[in-house]
Amino acid sequence: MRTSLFLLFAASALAQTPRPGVNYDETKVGNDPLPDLKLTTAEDWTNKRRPEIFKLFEENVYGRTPTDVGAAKFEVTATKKDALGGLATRKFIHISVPSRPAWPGMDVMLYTPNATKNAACFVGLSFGGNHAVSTEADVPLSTRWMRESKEKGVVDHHATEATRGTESSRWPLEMILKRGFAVATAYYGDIEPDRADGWKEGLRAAVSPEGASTVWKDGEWGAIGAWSWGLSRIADYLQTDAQVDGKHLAVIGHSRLGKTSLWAGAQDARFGIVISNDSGEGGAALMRRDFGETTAIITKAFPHWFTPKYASYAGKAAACPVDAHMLIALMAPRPAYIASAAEDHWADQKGEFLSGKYASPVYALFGKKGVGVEEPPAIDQPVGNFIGYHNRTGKHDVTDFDWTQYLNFAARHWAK
Ligand code: GTR
Repeated sequence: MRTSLFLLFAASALAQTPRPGVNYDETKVGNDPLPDLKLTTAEDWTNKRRPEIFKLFEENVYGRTPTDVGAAKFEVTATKKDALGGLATRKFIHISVPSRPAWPGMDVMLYTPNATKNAACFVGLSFGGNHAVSTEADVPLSTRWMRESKEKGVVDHHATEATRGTESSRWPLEMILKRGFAVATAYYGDIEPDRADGWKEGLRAAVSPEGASTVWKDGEWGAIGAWSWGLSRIADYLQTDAQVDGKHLAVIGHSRLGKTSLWAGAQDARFGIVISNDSGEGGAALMRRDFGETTAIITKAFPHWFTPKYASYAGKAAACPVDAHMLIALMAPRPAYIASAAEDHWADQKGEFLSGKYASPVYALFGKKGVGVEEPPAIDQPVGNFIGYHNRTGKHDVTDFDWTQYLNFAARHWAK
């Protein structure tokens, strides 16, 4: 009993508190220089340097997204005009790829504000499915594989009624809709279940000529690549929906899905704003800083997220030709927002700030200001112009404070 209580405590504490062998000492983060952005002019950046860096991210970090996945098909399966007490219209859209029948497809939930025509839209994947994002009792329960969670009511790897609304604090739908924005979301596990062999049931096996016996090679895509592909298909659908302004899409994601929103934003310029919430290692945090999670830790725990080559930088991040400031720079000159949480040392808040700071010179090429400050700001003090940044009080999570900044940021950049 004592042992299991201790283990339970240890397991939950591990999420945020120092782990043995993990560095949390700022004096020991190392001082490997960052790869040079080699900046000349905006034109040279757009035509030459950006494509080079993009390719380096494909080869070394996330892998290439196949260009022959096939045309997606969109079916609106349900529409409710008085959702959320009349505040919004809610639609479900099933996205499939008819030429890849082995992939079961994805179910998008779209809320558009009834008071705003042609609304700008936040697009993001969820950890728990549409029924966990929404508090509305008539949202269909996801039937897909999920990570077991007593706390969230996931039993035998499937959602139960108890899972309804369990992610709603991370998706303050009413607050977003009242500000005149739409929200489009889907369960990330629809695209690929998030476990080492999840790809066998997801899009990647359906697309690969070797199917479930594929041996992934350097440069080929991982789960983050597949999830990002899903975000772009949601963007495709949104171009066809008259209630959404398809020219104003903001991609957002938390944690591993923040890594995903960054890679989606790098690949798809239709995401006019790119938001990383606590994305950490393999996302906005500089990999050359040995603080919190490292390349060695993440590639051991989650090899399936990345292209195999990324694991070769375990313990030698400095050998990788890219770092996170270059990932943020791939968004330029589009506005990007990086958020940290003050207790989320695992994600290396300073490393997340610095990627924004060191990406800022690329924005300057376009005559735009990036984060605009040299040092990380005080807790709960948002900064930045074309690169927003804050470090919010609290834990690894998405809160109303985070959303308030994203809504302000989008409203500021997209004022009509
Ligand atoms: C952690 C992982 C982080 C982050 C997080 C999450 O276990 O080490 O990189 O992605 O999961 O997605 O919640």
